[in-house]
Order: sequence, then C-alpha cells, then structure tokens
Amino acid sequence: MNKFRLSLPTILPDPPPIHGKMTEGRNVYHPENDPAFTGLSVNKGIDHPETVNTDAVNRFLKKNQRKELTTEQYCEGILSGNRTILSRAVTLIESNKPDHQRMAREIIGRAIPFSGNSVRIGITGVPGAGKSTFIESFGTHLTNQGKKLAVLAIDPSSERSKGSILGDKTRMEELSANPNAYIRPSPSSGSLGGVARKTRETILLCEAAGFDTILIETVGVGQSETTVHSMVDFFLLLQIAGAGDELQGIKRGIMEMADTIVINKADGDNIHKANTAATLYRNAIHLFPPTMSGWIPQVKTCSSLRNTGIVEIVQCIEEYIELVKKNHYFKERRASQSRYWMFDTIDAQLRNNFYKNKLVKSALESLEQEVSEEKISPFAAAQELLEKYFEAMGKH
Ligand SMILES: Nc1nc2c(ncn2[C@@H]2O[C@H](COP(=O)(O)OP(=O)(O)OP(=O)(O)O)[C@@H](O)[C@H]2O)c(=O)[nH]1
Ligand SMILES: [Mg+2]
Repeated sequence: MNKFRLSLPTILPDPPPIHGKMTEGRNVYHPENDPAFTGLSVNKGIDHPETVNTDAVNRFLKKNQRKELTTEQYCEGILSGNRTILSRAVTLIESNKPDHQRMAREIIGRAIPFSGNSVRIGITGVPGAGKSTFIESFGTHLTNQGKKLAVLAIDPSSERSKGSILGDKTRMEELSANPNAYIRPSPSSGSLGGVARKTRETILLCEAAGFDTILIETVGVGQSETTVHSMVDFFLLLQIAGAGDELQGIKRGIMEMADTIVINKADGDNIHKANTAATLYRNAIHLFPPTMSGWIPQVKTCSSLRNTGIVEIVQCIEEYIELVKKNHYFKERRASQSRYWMFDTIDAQLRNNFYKNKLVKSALESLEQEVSEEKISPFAAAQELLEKYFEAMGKH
C-alpha cells in the first residue's frame, strides 16, 4: 500500500449559492445571476419566426399563376413562334374538355391560313430499330442547315410512351436542347384514331409557328403506320439487318407505303449485313407496282450512331419533294389527306355521339345480350338502336 497516496476529501464543498433572478428551467449557477449583475436577467426565449413567409409565398404564387389566355393571345403567340404558347395550345388540343376543344378548334381555324408550308415526314420502325437515335442525327443535320424542326409522335399505348419519353430524353439529348427543334411526345392516352387526330391538328399549329420540317414518329407495330402515312408527304421505313430473313418479318403493305427504306446500324461488323439487306430490299421493291407519285422508292443504309449516310437520306427526301411538287402529286396527296381527316372526324364524332346517347345506352346492353344468345339478329338489333338514336335526335 502506498503510504504517500493522497486521500480524497470525504466531504465535497457545497455548491455555490444561486443568486439573482432565475429563469424557469435554468436553475444553474451563472455569473450573470450573481447580485453583482442585478441589472441583467435572462429572459425567456421566444419562438423562432416562421422560416417561410406565407404572405410572400401567396403573393408569388398569385403573380406566377398561369393566366388563362384568350384565343387572340394564343394565335398571336403561335404566329410569333412562341414555343411556350404553342405547347399550351397543343395541351388544349389534347384535352377532352368541351370548352378546351372549342377553343382549340378556333385556334386551329385561325392558324390554318398560315400552315401547310412544310415538309411532313413520317418515320416508322420496329422497337429498337433506332428511330430516336436516327431522329437525333437526322434532325441535328437539318437544323444545322437552318431548318426549323418539330418532332411529334403517335404512340397510342400509354405504358410504352412513358418509357420512350424517358429513353428519348437521353437519345435526343442534342436535339431537345436545340432552339430550332421542338419535341412533343405523343398524347399519352386514347385510341389510335383519337391520338392521330390530335397529332394532325398539332402539325397545323407547328407549321403556323414557323416549323418547316415536321417529323412524325411511330413505332412499327400494327395500324399506326397507315395512320401516319395518311398525314405525311414522305414516309420512311427504318429497318435493321437481320440474319437474311428481313423480308419475312414485315408486312408487304408497309413496305409498299414506304417512299424510302433505310437500313440503320450500318456500322462496325454490321456494314456487310446491312448492305446485303439493302440489296434484298431493292430486289423486292422492283416487284411492286409503280407508285402514284411517280417516285421509285429508294433503299439506303446509314448509321445514326456514327452519322454516316444521313446526308444521302436528306438529299433523297429533297429529290422526292422536288419531283412531287413538279408533278402536283404533293398537292393532290395533301388534299386527299385533308378529305380523309374530315370523314374520319365525322365518323368518330357520330360514333361518339351515338354511344353517349341515353336511349341507346339504356337499350344497348340487353340487345347485346340478345344478339349473343341469338334471340335477335345483329342487323335487327343495330336497326333498333339506330332508330332509337334517330328518334332522340329528331326531338332536338
Ligand atoms: N450500332 C448502332 N447502334 C444504334 C444505331 N442507332 C441506334 N442504335 C442503338 O439501338 C438502340 C435502340 O435505339 P433507339 O433509338 O432507342 O431505337 P427506337 O427505334 O427509338 O426504339 P423505341 O423507342 O423503343 O421504339 C440504342 O441502344 C441505340 O444506341 C446505329 O446506327 N448503330
Ligand atoms: Mg424511340
């Protein structure tokens, strides 16, 4: 045991006395609570003021609230090339609200005299053919030439379009930042016909806003190619080379619609395959009947990724347009397309009106059942429904 060990005092000194005015919850020794500082006292803390000034926020929101525009303002904005107003007008077109539709119709009506002065190009191809990459490369080439380009899409399946918008943000990076390009994704819902009618109206507004080249992209599955074909001057089918069985996969009808077939991804090890595929297509096209345009469809190869073969495609389209303007097919095709869209719109509206009719609605289900059970012929059932409809119309 260490006899020199210091022993600790067994009694601790009393804590110093607490003086001064005490603040609630601060029952501690503090020099400022000493009588020597009687002039000082610690006040109760106050609540922090709100970090957000709600009045200011409300003022800001009110100021920046989207003001409703008049038809006049929409038209002026579009004609002066204001893209924000153009986008808002397209949103009106896409809306299903009756007053939006009424306004959209008025805007389109006023834009029509300023529309039409463009080249409308349709692009189709199976998923993954490289449409977005092609549009990025082709579109950048056109804008470098001083063209003003609008890219629209017809993609009636909403699930897919959500994905492709995300994909296209990266694949059309350069183009989406280009002041001479305007990219509008497909309306995300509705039937193919409905989506297409809206796209067709959007074309007119884009033209009135000064866009001289309109690209309409659609994914090559099913009916949408025919729909796009009915609203463009030039139809481009984007293909990729497979293992020699290219021609089997695509419908003859689609190939016949194409003014040019482009074999994309002709780069690296794929060049040879792309050239072979091009020869196959050229041979197949020779067997098709002559086109009404007088144009012999071309087959080209390109690499959207490496920007090769793009210039030749641009030239090919220019040659086509020159030819069809000269032989008046350009004008005839547009006129017949306009007639088509008039009848298409009438059909759609009549159908819509018919099925919305109360009398029709109430009788439809039971008649449908009777038709299924073969209690009544489909023709008699249809006649009965139509008569109900006409009767309801007559009362108006
Ligand atoms: N090697 C090569 N790859 C390419 C070329 N063009 C596109 N690709 C690639 O092919 C893939 C699909 O290209 P996209 O442009 O997204 O094809 P898409 O036709 O728009 O596809 P969806 O939007 O799904 O219908 C991407 O990985 C591209 O990088 C090309 O010219 N060469
Ligand atoms: Mg795409």
